[in-house]
Amino acid sequence: MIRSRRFSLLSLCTGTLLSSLACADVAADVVVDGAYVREPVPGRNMSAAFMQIKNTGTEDKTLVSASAPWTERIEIHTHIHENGMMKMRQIQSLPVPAGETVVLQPMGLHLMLFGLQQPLAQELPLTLCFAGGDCVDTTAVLRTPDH
Ligand SMILES: [Cu+2]
Repeated sequence: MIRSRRFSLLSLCTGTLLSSLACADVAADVVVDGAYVREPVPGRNMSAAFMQIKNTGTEDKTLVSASAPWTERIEIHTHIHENGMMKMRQIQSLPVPAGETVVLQPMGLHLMLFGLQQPLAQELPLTLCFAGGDCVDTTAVLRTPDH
């Protein structure tokens, strides 16, 4: 329902002389950039996914879940400092405020992947879902760790 409302707003914009900037304000959306999955250590079926999640809309969004056909379970994780050590902790939701970009990167926020299929394809479809039932599809690439 939300999606079709956005489509109509979008076509309203393209059909008028409104500036594209003004249209971007109404056509609220989420853009996922640079998504990748770190290639798991040989023999392991766990890894992590990283990306930038940009909220180009005027309403705050909250990431609540992610799913993909090539992995059994995906959790949202962050890293915290505890007794001088970096530890991963699961979080139930990740706010993506209007107009902001949330970066998921090594040693920070990430999607934790459990029960990976092997071997993994080079291109991995991924669905991110937000509070209210709005979902965004993206494609993550498989990337060998730099270090
Ligand atoms: Cu983790």
